[in-house]
This record gives sequence, structure tokens and C-alpha cells, in this order.
Amino acid sequence: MNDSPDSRDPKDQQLQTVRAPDPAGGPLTTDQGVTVDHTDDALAGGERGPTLMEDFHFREKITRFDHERIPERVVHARGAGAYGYFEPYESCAAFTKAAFLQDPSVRTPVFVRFSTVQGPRGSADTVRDVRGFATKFYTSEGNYDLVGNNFPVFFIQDGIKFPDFVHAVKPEPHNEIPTGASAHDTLWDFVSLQPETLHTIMWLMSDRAIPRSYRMMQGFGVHTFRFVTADGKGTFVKFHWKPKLGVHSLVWDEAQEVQGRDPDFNRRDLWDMIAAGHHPEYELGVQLVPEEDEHAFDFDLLDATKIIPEEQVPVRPIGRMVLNRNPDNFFAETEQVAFHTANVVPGIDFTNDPLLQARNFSYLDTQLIRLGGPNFPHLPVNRAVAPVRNNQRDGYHQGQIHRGTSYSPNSLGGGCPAIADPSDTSAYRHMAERVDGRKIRKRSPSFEDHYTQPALFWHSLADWERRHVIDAFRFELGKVQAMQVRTRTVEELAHVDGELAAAVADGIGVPRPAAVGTPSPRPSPALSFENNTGDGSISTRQIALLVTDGVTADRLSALKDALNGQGAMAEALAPHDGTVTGGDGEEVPVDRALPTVAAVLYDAVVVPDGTQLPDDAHGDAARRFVRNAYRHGKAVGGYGSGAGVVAALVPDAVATASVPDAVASSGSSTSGGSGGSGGDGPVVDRGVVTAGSGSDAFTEAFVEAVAAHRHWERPMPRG
Ligand code: HDE
Repeated sequence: MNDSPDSRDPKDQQLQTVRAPDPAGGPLTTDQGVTVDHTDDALAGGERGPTLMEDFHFREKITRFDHERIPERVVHARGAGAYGYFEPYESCAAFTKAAFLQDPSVRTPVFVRFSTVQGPRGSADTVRDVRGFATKFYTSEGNYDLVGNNFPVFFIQDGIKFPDFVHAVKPEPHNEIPTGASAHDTLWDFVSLQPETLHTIMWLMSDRAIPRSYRMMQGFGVHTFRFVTADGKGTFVKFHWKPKLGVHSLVWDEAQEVQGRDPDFNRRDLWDMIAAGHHPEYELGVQLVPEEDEHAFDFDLLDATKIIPEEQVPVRPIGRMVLNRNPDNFFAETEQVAFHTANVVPGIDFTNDPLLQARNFSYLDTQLIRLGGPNFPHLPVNRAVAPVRNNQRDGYHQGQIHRGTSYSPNSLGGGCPAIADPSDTSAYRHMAERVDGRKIRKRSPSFEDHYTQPALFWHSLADWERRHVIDAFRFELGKVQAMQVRTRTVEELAHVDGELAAAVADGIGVPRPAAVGTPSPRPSPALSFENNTGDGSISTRQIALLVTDGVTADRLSALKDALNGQGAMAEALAPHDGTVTGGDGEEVPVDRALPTVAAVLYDAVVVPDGTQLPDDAHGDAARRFVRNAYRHGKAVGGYGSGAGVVAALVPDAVATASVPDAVASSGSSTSGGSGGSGGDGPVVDRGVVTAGSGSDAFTEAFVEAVAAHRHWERPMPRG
């Protein structure tokens, strides 16, 4: 919470008026404000006697507890939220009149909720799944919700299929297995029968589905929306969020281990980074298509299973969002926030995308059951900053005291609230799009091509990304019991790419499908991770420095300072908390005890000079740490005697190539030193950085290896 009233944004000021009184301000009370002086024993008829009905404090306390839970979201139940602001780079008046997109000096407060989709509230963060990326802009013209995902496409084309899709992907109905995972029969049964799912399934099998951090994934509005100018001109628009830190993922093997080591991995990361002042930042970009070009594509703009390749219509950056404040209370804010695709402001309108149209019904409907009635827009996190005046009244949990009449037109209430004047350009007016047609239940033929864009995605990936896609299909389908489902899915994949289908078939024990004519569209480089690496910094990267008694203290602290100076978060990990004794007798502070963490929770590891790895459980833990970091493609560094340790732990090919001769043969301590000239190293091979001494040159090379995120050329665990 930002406690300085002057620097609070308008939303924060509004929230301040409803923050509960300071608990330190007086004694415990009941809900009625009656002071309580004893809350550990219920009122009873005698020391060993029955509890008395008249104990109103006991009954109130238990009743309130009994009613603490509300239904979780039917999808996207597991999430994490944060406040922040959005500011446009320049006026967007040429294509939209939305007030929050006009003035670069005006910051609009936002609340963002990130989520997984399949798992319940308590499920793990690092499952293979789509991530929700929902933003509520508290604009001066009312709330605008951009309820997006980290994939630009969706599984189905028409919202009427949403219950079918969700029933298929959710845990199986008889035993509620698996939690948070798509690797089971019903999902793949649905997929194999419903080719429109294939494009999004390709994204789901890619590393996009296991983001390293909510701060390192893209967001997409998915549907084609409409911008509308002050003079009523419409332009089709697709929304894109791009993270400043680039798009980065976990390795599947690692993601699975993180589920046990820290099920809150993504949520904790978001919270900790905001708390530490490393505010996540995303650029908002738009793809704009003039109305007259509606039919200029070989797919339908209204089809949410399609992207507009960025090479065809470039993404134009229009502003940036910074998340800088953690909520005060998870339930009140992150759980009760209610997004709705129909929360739009003047200047933003819908299209006839049948998925979007369905959502415009579903989101309002779902809040009524989830939040218990129609007054959820008054919940603090949902309240608009813009003034709200209307004749909506009563209902459960009415929190406002309305005065005067509640109908329109009226004369007794002075005609208030007045209807906006026709000349008032700030009023929301739906675009006067011509609608003309017969009532039919029929998918447009322009929605029929289900294979070109999955193939486009496949052909746009780097080799290592494709390997991961194949492995993901093998993993998921390998968990499917019904062989006919495996076979049918592979037959569908053959329409995307023959080699993909064959590679998957070989892994899951079904025949390779007969060759079918698969499309081979021109790749869209923007789809590959390789072209979304961000600003190339090591900002917020978690770096483990393995230390023990004997570590060379001065070089260690120089390295730590250098890494932290570039925004990384380097931590000294030792067998125990407290301090270790450096080689010259100095006390070296320990940030964390090694047994409480694991390599999968870090982005990189260094074995510094002087660190001892004895042949005991502690030594084993440290060795496992280094090996795991290596296996998952992370930067691994060693200098001085640490270079020898690294050489002994990573596979031969790398070790021999990367360790300076003197160190590799002796494994001895050549501590301290700076400069890094001559045989001192550093030697770099596929992200393994070793040097005879902890020189500045070592630091520089190691920083570069960390900035690369992962070194995919290394052999990695498959599956
Ligand atoms: Fe959602 N979706 N959705 N969805 N969705 C919900 O609303 C729905 C779709 C998305 O953090 C629900 O408040 C239908 C696409 C996010 O609170 C529900 C259809 C996209 C969130 C719902 C879709 C999304 C939701 C559940 C097909 C990406 C979490 C609880 C027509 C563009 C928002 C709730 C949060 C949540 C319905 C498809 C994103 C039931 C019917 C496409 C990020 O209303």
C-alpha cells in the first residue's frame, strides 16, 4: 500500500476510503462493535458444561467462518493480481476516441489478474495451460476490461461450444483427475474430433504454455475488436501486450518439479518483484485493419482461432503499463475482481466474432452466481473511478444509500439523473453497423480452414521449439488411455505437418498416419521465442551463489554486487542460514539455507572460488543443484576452484571445452584476481562459463549467459 495520500492514484484514493480501520487502533470487537475481552473459550454452563446459545460472540465468530468461501471461478480459478497504471505514448485520436488513449500525460489506474485456466484455486502455477491476462482500466469514462490470454487464439470458434470444451479439459468427472493438467482422455477426445482446436493446441504444446513468469509472457485480446473515432469511423483492432523483459519459458521437466518445490512459483514471483520495486512492464500494441480491408485476408477476422501475422499487419506500440502495487487483501481484491468483456468505453466496440458475443453474455452472468448478486460492481476493486449515477437499486448486499427517485423519466426527482444530451460526445454509442440476415445455426464457410495457421505456427518455430512441441504431444497423448483417441489426434496432426505427426506417432505407439497434403505457409518470425527476447537484460533473474566455509569473500561480494547492480537477484546459498567463514576468516552472510530451495527456483548458478563440496549430504545437494541447473539449460558459472567443481559436474563435452587448462587439471583454488587476461579465462560453452579467477571478464561473460535465458543447444530432459 502506498501510504502517502498525495501520491495515490485516483483508484488508490478511492480504495483508501474503504480500507478497514487500523486493527492497532483499539481492542477486538464483534461485528456490532461491542468490545470483546475473551475469545479463546466459549461461554459454557460450568467449567466442563455445555456451550451456551446466548454466546453471541461464539456464534458470530463461527457463522462468519462457516461462510467465508464463495464459488471459485468456473475457469481461471487460480490467479494473482496487481495494481498499476497505463499511459499512452501519444494521442490515438486518429483511430479511437477512448479518453484513456489520448493524452500521454494522463495515467489511468489498472488492476491486472493473471491466471491459469484448468486448475482449481489451490492448484499449482506451473502447469501446462493457457494463462489469463485480464486488465481492468479505471478510465475517466468508466471501466474498460481487456480480458485476454497469453495466446493470441482460442480453442473454439463459437461460444456455444465453450461448456463442451471446458468439460473436456477439466478433470474427468468420475474421479476429478488430473488437477491442472490437460494430459487426459477427455480433452484429447474432444481435440481429435474438433479440428478447430488445433491451432490453439499447437500453442498449448509449445513453451508458451509454461511461462517462466507472468512478467515474461505476452498478452492478447484474441478477438478482433473495433476502435471508433469521434466522427464515428471504425477500424478493426487486435490488442497485444509485450513484456519488457521478453518472452521466456520454463523447461517442461523443470515446470513439473517446480509444482512440488513451489506451487506458488508464478504468483510469488509477481508479488516479490513488485514488493522489491522491480515493477513489471508491458507495452500495449495494436494491429489496425481499415474496415474496407475486412475481407482482405485468407481467413476471417471474426474467427478467434486465427492470428493476423505481424509481418502482414505490424503491431503498432501505443502505450505502456506498469504494475507497481500489490493488493492489500487477496480475497477482497484478486478474488472479487469481476471482469467482463462488455465493459467497454466510448471509442471501443465489438465485432460479430461469435466467441466474443458469447463472452459478452457469460461474464456478467457468472459474476451473479460467483459474487452472490447484482451489486458486485460496488465491490471496492470493481468500482469505477468515473462517477456512477443510475436507477439500479436494491438487491443482496446493497452497499450504497440511494436517495430520491429511481425511475426515468421523472419530474419529482428533477429529471435526474439526466439522459446525456445528443450533442454529448462522451456518451457511449454503439457503432451503427448494418446487420442484415436470416436466423440460422450455421458456421460461416470463411471459418473452415483449420490447418493453415497451425502449420504457420509450426513452420515459424526454431528447431528447439519444435522439439519441445513434439515432446509435449508425446507426453500428453502418452497419458491418454484410449488408443483410438491417440490415433485420431495424430491423423489430425498429419494435416498440420507430416513430420510432426510421424514424430508424435513414433512416441506414442500408434501407426504413422498416411501422408496428407499439408499446408506450408510462409513463416511468421514474430511467433518464435527467438524473436521475443526482450531488452536482453538480466533484470530480476534469480542467481544462486553456492557458498561454504572457505569461500573467497572479496570476489564473491564483488560478483554479487555486479549482478545485483544489473538488476539481478543474487543470493548466497549455504548448507545453513546465518554466515559462513570466508577463506581469510571473514564472516560471509548467507541469504538462504540450501535445503529450503532447489535449482529449479533459480535462473542460474555460480560455484565461486573456495566453495567446498564435501562428500556428504550437503555436498550432494549442491552438486544436484549444479547438475539440475545445467540439465535445464541455465547459465552455470565457476571461477577459481569453482571452475573445477563445475567441470567435474557437467558432461564431458562441455567441461573439457569450457574449463581453462590449469583449472581443469588441478581443480585447485586460484582465488581473487581481476582482469581476466591470458589463461585466466573466461571460457564459455553453451552457457557454461568458467575462469581461473573471478575477474570482471568472468562476470561479463556470465551476465551474457544469464541474459540468454536458456541454452537450448544443450541436451535437455525430454518429456
Ligand atoms: Fe473466459 N471466462 N470465456 N476467455 N476468461 C471467464 O469469467 C468464457 C475466453 C478469460 O481473472 C469466466 O469471471 C466463455 C477467451 C480470462 O477474473 C467466464 C468463453 C479468452 C478469464 C468465462 C471464454 C478468455 C476468464 C469465469 C467462450 C481470452 C479470467 C470467471 C465464449 C481472450 C478473468 C469469470 C479473471 C474467465 C467465460 C473464452 C479469457 C465463465 C463463455 C477467448 C483471462 O465468464
